[in-house]
Amino acid sequence: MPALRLVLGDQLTRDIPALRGADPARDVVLMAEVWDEATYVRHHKQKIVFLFCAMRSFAESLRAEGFTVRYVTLDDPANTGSLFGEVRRAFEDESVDELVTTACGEVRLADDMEGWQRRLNRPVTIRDDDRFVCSLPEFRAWAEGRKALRMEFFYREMRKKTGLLMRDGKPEGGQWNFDQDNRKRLPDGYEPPERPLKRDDPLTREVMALVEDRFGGHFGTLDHYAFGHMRDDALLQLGRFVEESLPRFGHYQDAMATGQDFLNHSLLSVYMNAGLLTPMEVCEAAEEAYREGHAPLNCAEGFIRQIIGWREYVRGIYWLKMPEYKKRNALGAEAPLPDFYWTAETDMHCVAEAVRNTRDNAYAHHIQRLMITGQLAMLLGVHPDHINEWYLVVYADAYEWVQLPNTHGMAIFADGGVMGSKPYAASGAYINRMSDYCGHCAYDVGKKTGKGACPFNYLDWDFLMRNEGQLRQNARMKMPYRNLDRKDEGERKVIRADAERFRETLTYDWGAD
Ligand code: FAD
Ligand code: DLZ
Ligand code: SF4
Repeated sequence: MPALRLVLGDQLTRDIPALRGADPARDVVLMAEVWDEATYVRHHKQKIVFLFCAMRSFAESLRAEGFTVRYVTLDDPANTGSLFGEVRRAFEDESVDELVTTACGEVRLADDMEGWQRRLNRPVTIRDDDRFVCSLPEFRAWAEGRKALRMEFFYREMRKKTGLLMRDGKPEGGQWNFDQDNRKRLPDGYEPPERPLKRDDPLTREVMALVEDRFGGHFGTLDHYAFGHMRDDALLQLGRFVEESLPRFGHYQDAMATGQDFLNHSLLSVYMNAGLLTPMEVCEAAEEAYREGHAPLNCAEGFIRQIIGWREYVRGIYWLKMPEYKKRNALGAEAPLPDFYWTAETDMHCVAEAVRNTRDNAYAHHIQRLMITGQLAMLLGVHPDHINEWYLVVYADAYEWVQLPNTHGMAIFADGGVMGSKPYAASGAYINRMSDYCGHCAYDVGKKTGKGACPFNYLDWDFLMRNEGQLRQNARMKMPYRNLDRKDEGERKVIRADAERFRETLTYDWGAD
């Protein structure tokens, strides 16, 4: 039967299940830029430019192989604006009898696709997405019967399964995890490798003009746009990372520095999540660098753990726990999202830097996402829906399967302990230890309360007090509550007043139409 083979914007993998067994002489590949996908949240402009350019480039590469590709651009006057509408239109125009596609990465769209066969009255096959190391049934089986799910144990299973950094059935170096060698502060005058240069080619310029025209009000700037669009570009970035950054990746994994937007991070999530690189080839490149003596074990292990550990784990959690997961609000957080998450206009230098990076590059590295913008949202009690949406909007690598467990679970503890056993809350001292930010800040990180004190300091105490009912019984929160118990009522009053005064300075108007 001639088939319509639908490839989504984050399925740009030549070996994607939807294309397996495709016959170029008979089948039609459908790819569509649609309004619904570009606006279900108001994605950062760079994310839309990247995906449309990557989709167009992928379509060209299939055409070069001899495929018939029906590629619908956003500005095609006949574009219906939705994936379903474009599938239906393709059935009207093309000689195809069935639809073959690959399972998508979000519950929102997956639910919609469930109804397509009935609505189209044509056979619809949705093939499993096997681009991950751990299949969803395998994750479910691993999770079943466990009282608490913890990434570290899952990660060990993935090491055994893939054989990555294993020797005679045991972990290389005799340990699963070398984090004790990681997390160093950057030495003074440290110069991280250069990031690839700004892109300027006819395709990028054309898509940028389209995006400015149609999505001009979306967050972000295109001024520093530097993503590659093809698999070769992604491979180039992988090679650069392994050569220049992997040998220091672990050491400085949690470091932050003013004006240093990328440090030794790989910048590969955007490519892996869109399908231009597979997680296994990325990990194999890191392992090879270790085996050849180019990268130390703690760096290769730390990097591989992020991918076959965290990346696979969050996907498993997403599909295991959704849709109920997203509705959780374990700490009863209700506050709106302050404007500075969009404007970067705040005297908190660490926050201004994280948001500037986000705006300029549709990127922030993990510790900026977790300990700066994530932690602050949790301390302020921002409603999970608001902060989840922000994270889905602002990063070029954001898709709900990976964004949600990281935000809802890891960063703000709204899931009540699925992703982590306790909230990641810390005072300004931790940020000061891992960065040079505090030296450039209007606030004094050494001052705990009163005028000029670092807001993280008193917001952290305020958070503990406000959430005592939910958190005091948590075995891993014993220490912070023991410290809180040493504060008398007078000190608590001062903390509450500082937190209140800080909240009163916040505005919430950005984006209001
Ligand atoms: P590197 O630091 O070089 O890490 C290597 C790779 O490991 C990444 O490319 C990524 O694929 C993987 N990885 C590392 N940490 C995680 C993690 N916690 N979960 C999943 N994969 C991980 N990652 C996304 O891909 N999309 C998101 O929308 C996203 N949202 C996040 C939201 C919050 C609040 C937090 C705390 C983290 C989020 N992450 C997300 C995870 C992580 O921050 C990014 O994967 C990473 O910063 C991407 O940059 P990089 O490629 O330079 O990563
Ligand atoms: C994120 C995105 C955007 C911005 N635009 C499109 C698009 O026009 N067409 C498309 O097929 N996919 C797009 N995507 C990616 C989808 O939103 C993604 O496939 C789903 O969210 C499932 O992960
Ligand atoms: Fe951030 Fe506080 Fe340091 Fe300022 S003093 S940079 S607000 S941690």
